[in-house]
Amino acid sequence: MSNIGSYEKRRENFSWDIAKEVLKWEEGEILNIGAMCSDRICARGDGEKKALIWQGFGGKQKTYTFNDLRVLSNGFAKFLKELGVEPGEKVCLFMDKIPELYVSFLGVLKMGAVAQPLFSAFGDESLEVRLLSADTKVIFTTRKHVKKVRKIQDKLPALEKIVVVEGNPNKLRDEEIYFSMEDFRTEDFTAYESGPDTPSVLHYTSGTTGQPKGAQHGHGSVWGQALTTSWVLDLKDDDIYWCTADPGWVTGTSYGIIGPWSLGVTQCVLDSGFTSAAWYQFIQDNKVTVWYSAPTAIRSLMRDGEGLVKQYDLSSLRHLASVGEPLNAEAVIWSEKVYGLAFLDTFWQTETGSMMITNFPGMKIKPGSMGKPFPGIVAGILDLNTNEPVTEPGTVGLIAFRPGWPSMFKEYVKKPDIYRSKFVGAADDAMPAELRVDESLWYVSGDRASFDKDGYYWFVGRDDDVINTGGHLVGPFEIESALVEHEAIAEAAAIGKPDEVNMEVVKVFITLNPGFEPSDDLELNIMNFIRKKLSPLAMPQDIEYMEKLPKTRSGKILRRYLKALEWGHDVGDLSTLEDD
Ligand code: 6R9
Repeated sequence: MSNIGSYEKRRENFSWDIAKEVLKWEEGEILNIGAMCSDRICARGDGEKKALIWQGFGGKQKTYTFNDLRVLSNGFAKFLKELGVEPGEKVCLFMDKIPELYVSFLGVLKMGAVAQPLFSAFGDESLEVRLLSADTKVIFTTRKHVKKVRKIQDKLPALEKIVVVEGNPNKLRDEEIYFSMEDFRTEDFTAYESGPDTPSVLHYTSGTTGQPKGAQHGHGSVWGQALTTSWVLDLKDDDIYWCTADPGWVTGTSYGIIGPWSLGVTQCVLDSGFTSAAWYQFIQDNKVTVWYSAPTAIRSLMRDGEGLVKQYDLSSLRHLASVGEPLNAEAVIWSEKVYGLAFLDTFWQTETGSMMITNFPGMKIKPGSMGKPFPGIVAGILDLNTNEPVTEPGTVGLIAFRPGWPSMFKEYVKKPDIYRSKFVGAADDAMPAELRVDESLWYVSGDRASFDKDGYYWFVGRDDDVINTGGHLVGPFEIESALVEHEAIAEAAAIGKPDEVNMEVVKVFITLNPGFEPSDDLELNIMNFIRKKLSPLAMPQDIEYMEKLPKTRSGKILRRYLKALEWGHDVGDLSTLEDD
């Protein structure tokens, strides 16, 4: 029997208070994600239960119980307090998927500060814009990654402390602090009394224009994360759960930390590079039962074929789900054939904090569809011109949601106007205070889709120029700004180019400065330049030289035109593009 039971019944009798029942949480109890994922689980008698089964490069393994999480996160919390960090201040977590990342996340939240996890493959420029924007006060990192922090620390006036939590302490600079979590096991720490709107997790997400925006969540997000984890991922007490996402991205925190641990479920983490064989081995060794992954990984597994699947015992698996990009019908059908289980597609965003449109255990799956709105979520498709909800099945428009679900983001850090612009349908002066309750508004996702006559949603594409590569969003503006810092490049435009496995990869169009000629060496140099500055995800896979870039009359580069050419779409009327 699945946790959700009947989707229709759940929709009819829905209240977010059911999350409290699922968490066995009573009025007056603490609402602090750090404490709810560790102290509460121990208090209910599960302190000795395994919380984290971790495996690193070379097969190195470590296991932590919920009691370990409790005392180790207490240590981080106490340490931060002693450093003088105040509730509400931002603490960045910049490390690989090592145990310290997961534990420090809980510790930061426990003492009331804001956890700002950043993808450890980010280069110094990606790191700099995000730390600068958030006025981050402390960064936890490792010996391996501290060099990138050193490179930019002088440009970050708010950054007071650099704390290295792993690696050789001897090679640190005087002002850097070494913190070994095992040496700071702390029995008692009173968690900060947060409320639902107290800032908790901060994730940066890329848009079409400008630098990435910091989507701020609150501790109340746990209601949405716990309930969706229970009903969609169907986690039960004895499951061994594996979320393959990195906590540098929202899936890795909402469903790679908060969802499973708030429910007291054991999860495993694999912190080593992807190979299909290593993943199957990991599932076999740990007897993974529930697996949450992404289409790019699934397509890579498909490419390595059924023969490889047969070499492993994957019989422990009972439930699979996917997020991050469109899950093609072929991948759903293949997974059903080779694993005996279809991957259930789930759609949501950094801003939504929890799943919005999903397939549910027991529900009829239409391969290629994202499924139906989660009970309690009012979804709609808004007309592309009028922003009015469409009623006709099959009409393509913008996916939108009525505000009011518990995991909805609270703000974009220092960008109230952009935050406001994500909501349509109300007078400006009604925002933002009433935003969370006013059901006359729509939060507009920035994605296009349609629904069919049975109420299933079908993804069409993004409504903007953001590139989705392997389930990770990359902003074209960030890439273009970095490109023009290269001495050879005069102007640049970045778009997503179709790719069989990653859905999209970055392609750039550039014009060269006088004195520079196209060459293989230059191409390699540009690729490396971006990889180091931004990240491997943002690195262009294809560079096209142009005499000049197509522009609007006002001088804006016509990315959409370049994209249409690349994808073989109708370029349309250039004069309308010019008005954009
Ligand atoms: C959770 C997460 C959000 C964007 C979203 C959309 C794309 C996510 C999808 C999907 C098609 C799905 N996306 N899930 N597209 N089908 N099931 O990925 O958050 O990094 O903010 O990305 O990803 O374009 O708007 P985030």
